[in-house]
Amino acid sequence: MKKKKAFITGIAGQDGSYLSEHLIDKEYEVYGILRRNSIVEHQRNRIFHLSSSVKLDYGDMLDSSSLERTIRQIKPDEIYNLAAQSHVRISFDVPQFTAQTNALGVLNILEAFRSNCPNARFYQASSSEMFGNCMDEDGYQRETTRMTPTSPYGCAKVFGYNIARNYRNAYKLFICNGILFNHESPRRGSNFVTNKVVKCAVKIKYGLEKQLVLGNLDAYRDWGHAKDYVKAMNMIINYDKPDDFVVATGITHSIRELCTYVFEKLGMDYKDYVVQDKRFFRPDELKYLKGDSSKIKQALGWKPEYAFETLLDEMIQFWEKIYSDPSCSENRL
Ligand code: G4F
Repeated sequence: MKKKKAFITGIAGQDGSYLSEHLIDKEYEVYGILRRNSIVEHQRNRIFHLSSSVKLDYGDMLDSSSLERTIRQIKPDEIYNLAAQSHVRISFDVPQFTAQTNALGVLNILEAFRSNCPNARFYQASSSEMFGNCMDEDGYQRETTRMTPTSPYGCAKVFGYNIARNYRNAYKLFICNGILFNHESPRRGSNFVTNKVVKCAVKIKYGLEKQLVLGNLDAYRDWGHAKDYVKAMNMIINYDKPDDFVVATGITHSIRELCTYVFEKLGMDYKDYVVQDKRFFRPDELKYLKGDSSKIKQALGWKPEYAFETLLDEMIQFWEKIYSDPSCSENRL
């Protein structure tokens, strides 16, 4: 049987790497684009172990010609648009770059898809950051919750979400949105709060760091494991009809609770080490996220396998292995 071809933007990121592994296991041919980085190893350290299985080209969400050319050559069956400037606080520092990549970039790839392989299926990585501080009366965000984003990142993602829906309706294309709540793993960038906390707490335990500097400890997030969430992406794109789905655990914790769990697990009290600095606060903060993923559970049978605790335990184990062995290089990340 002919193998399905998947094309992934953002293939070198946390989600792109787990999605590639998942699709290779399912016998897909996997293609992706990489942005040029002056340190070549940084371009693909998360997918280095997949070097013989994924086919990579240079490309960029802002370079329509590269998207057009690559999609025309590959003629994929499934396109996963995961590329983004994904850091919410940094989107306040580089709002135009964020808007160009996360909003206009979506339009660029939708056009390349529409002109070159309109019978393919398209997945747009939408985000719970789009909801901002809106929630339903029961305290959950779901597919029908109003979107009032609180960051340039969130505003750009709302454009991406809407243009994806617009192209689906206007041109009758198979385009779906996964509205993913926060999802983490040992492969998460260590300037996102989960990995920042875990990595620094482990370093403190081994005497390699003295304190952990954070921003707001009282925001709440619904954290899942990226491995569970990439499975949801593949289920969403293979559903009978193009649709939009929230992907979340339905359980929320504050940053303070995250710190409490991680430091306790390592035999410490976070209050002895965590300090706050306004550098890590945001000009506007999304205070509370808790997702209702009933729709994807009912329609597709998706459910998360990892709990908050098992996710953090895996991340702690990952960093412990590195910092308990001084000869181990963290460049393996
Ligand atoms: O880990 P974070 O940076 O993730 P954030 O902003 O929720 O965004 C992530 O999830 C979104 C889904 O909702 C994605 F769309 C997005 O791409 C990204 O993956 O911050 C989580 C919370 C925030 O409330 C932040 O204010 O942690 C708080 N926080 C407190 N101190 C900190 C810090 N966040 C970071 N990154 N660094 C800190 O020192």
